[in-house]
Formats: sequence, structure tokens, C-alpha cells
Amino acid sequence: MAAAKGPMAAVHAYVALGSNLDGPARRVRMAIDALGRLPDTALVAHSGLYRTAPIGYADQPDFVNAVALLRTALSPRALLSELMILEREAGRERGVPNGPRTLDLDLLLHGDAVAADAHLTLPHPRMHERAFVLLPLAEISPELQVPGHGSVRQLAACAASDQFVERLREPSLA
Ligand code: PH2
Ligand code: MG
Ligand code: MG
Repeated sequence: MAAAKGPMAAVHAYVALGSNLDGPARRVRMAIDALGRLPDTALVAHSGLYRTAPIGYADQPDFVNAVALLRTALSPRALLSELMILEREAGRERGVPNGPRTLDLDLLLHGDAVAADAHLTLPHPRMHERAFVLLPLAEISPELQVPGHGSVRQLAACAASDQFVERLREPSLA
């Protein structure tokens, strides 16, 4: 971890992990470990793994999802590039939007950064309505506020009523 001073000061960043191809649970576990090895970054906490029904494009296998909390001195853009490298290393191919993938790593929050450009939107624009993000997130940070939407605990309770999300007992699923 780099010294947390001045412009390099470390912040908390939340990353959503998802996979529904080629051994999703193993891929998500390996990706959590890989997040802890990123430069100038420490893995602070992570949720358990969840089996979740696909949202957005239904004709694909269930996902395995999780959320990780990092402490990082990387900027939002630098962290995003590291996430894209990990996706590529997992054999991610860009096909159908919202379609099946070996690994998806979405930056949810990076300190109190706000961004809206072609590459990155912060906070993540759909995190407040997705049970596959909110339930894992509620495990590690229930009191976290999603700017403009309320606490993770409240949002998770609403989203859970109409989306299938089941916590996996570990270690299970290959
Ligand atoms: N990711 C998507 C679209 N739909 N559904 C679930 N259950 N889990 C995901 O990670 C997911 C999704 C786009 O990235
Ligand atoms: Mg995604
Ligand atoms: Mg993504």
C-alpha cells in the first residue's frame, strides 16, 4: 500500500463481481484474490457468493455475484483499467450487451468521486436497483449510503422482493 498522503490519499472503493460462464464461482473467488494483489490497493472485505437470476437479458445461465471493498490509492480511471485487465485475463469477450461473460468487474463507488464520461459513471448508475449488487453489498456495508437513493440496507430489502438472489453456502459450486 502506498503512503496515504496528499493527492495519492487512499479511498474506499467498491467493486461488483459477476460471472456466468466456465466455472463462475471459481472465477469470482479467483477475481476477489486478484483484487487484493492490485498495485497500491488492499482488499478490506468481501461478501459471500450469490447465485442470481440474469437481469436485462434473460436467456442465459444464472450468475454468481459478489462485492468487494478495497482501500486504494489508484484513481478511478487507473482502477478501472486494472479491472479491465483482469476481465481480459479471464477471457472476457465483448458480445451481446448484458449477455453471458466469464468475468465482469464493475466499479460501484470510489470514495465520493462523481464521474460521467464515455468510460465511467460514478456512482454506478444502476447499483441502487440491482439485488445482485445490493444483497452482497449489504453483507459488508449495510449502512453505506448510495448517493441520492438511501442506505444499502433499505435498497436491498426493496430489490430482493422481485429478483431471485440466493447466497451460496461455501465452499460449494465449482
Ligand atoms: N450483469 C449484467 C446484466 N445482468 N444479472 C445478474 N444476475 N448478475 C449480473 O452480474 C448481471 C446481470 C451486466 O453486467
Ligand atoms: Mg455489469
Ligand atoms: Mg461491466
